[in-house]
Amino acid sequence: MFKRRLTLFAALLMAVLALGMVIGCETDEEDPEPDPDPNDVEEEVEKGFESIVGIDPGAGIMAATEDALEVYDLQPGLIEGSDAAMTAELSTAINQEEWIVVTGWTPHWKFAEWDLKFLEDPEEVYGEEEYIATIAREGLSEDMPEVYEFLENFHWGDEEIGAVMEMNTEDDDYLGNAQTWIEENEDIVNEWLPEDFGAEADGQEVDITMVEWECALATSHVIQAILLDAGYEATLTSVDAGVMWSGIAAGDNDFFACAWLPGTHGDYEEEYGDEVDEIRANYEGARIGLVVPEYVDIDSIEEINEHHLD
Ligand code: PBE
Repeated sequence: MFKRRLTLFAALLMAVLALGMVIGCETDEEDPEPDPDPNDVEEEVEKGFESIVGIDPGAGIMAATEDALEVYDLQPGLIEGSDAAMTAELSTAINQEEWIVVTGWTPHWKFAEWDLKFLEDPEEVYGEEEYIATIAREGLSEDMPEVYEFLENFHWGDEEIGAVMEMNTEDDDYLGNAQTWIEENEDIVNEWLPEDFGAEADGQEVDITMVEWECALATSHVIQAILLDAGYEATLTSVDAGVMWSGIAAGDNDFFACAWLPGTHGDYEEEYGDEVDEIRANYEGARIGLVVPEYVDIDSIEEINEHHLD
C-alpha cells in the first residue's frame, strides 16, 4: 500500500515537473523580454519637441513666434493650424504625458482645463500684458448710435469670459451658450445697455466679424446675442485675421471685438489704425507666449533647443 502511494506520488511529481517545464518553455517563447520595470516606463516618453504647434497663419502670435525662431535661433520649426487643432494636440499629448510646446495665450479655457505654464521669454519677444479692444468702422457711431453706445460700455473680466468659454468646451452651441450666460447675468448685461436699448433696431443689419479663437468666439457671440435680443439682424462671420482688420478699414463690416493691442496686432494697427475707430478695451490683462504643460521640466524658451528631437 505504502509503495503504491509512493509510486503515485512520484508519478504526480514528475507530471508536475514536466508541466512546469512545458509552461516554462512556453512562457519563455512567448515573452522573451523581461517585464519592464515600472520605474523605467517614463523613459519611453520622449522628452523633447519636434516642432512648435502653432495656429492660423494670420494670428499675431504666429508673427511673434517667427521672430522668436530667429531671436532664440530655435531648432524645432513652427507648424500652422488653428486654435481648435492646437488644443486637440495639447489634449492628446497631455493624456500620454508627452512633451509639447504650443503658441498659447490667455484668456483661453486651456488654462482652466490643464496645468500649463508660459515659458520665460528673457528677450521679451512676446511683449507684456495687453488689452483686447473693440474696433469699429469709421461712421458706425453716426449710423448706429445705440449699438455704438452699447459697444462703448461692453467690457468684462476673467470670471465672465471664463464662464462662457467653459460652457463652450462642453457644448459648441456658442450662440446658445451666450444666451444662457446673458439670462444668468442680467445685472452685468444691463449695465452695458443704453436706455431703451433696441428702440432704434428695426431689424437693421449689424455685420460682426471675428477669427475662431476661443476668446473671440465667446466675446463675439455674447455681443451678437445681445444685439439679436434687441431686434438687430446681427450676423457673425469667421474670417482670417488680416481680413478682419482690412474689412473694417474698408467699411465692409461694422466691427470686431478681438483686437489684441498694443503688441499682438501691432502690425495690423500700424497698417489700418488710421482708417478704423478703436472704441475701447473690452478686456485687460491678456498675454501671449509659448506654453507647455507643467510636467515639461523646462522654464524658459532658451531651453527649447536642448530638447530638440530630429
Ligand atoms: N491670439 C488670440 C490672437 C489674438 C487672440 C493670441 C491667438 C493672435 O495671435 O492674433
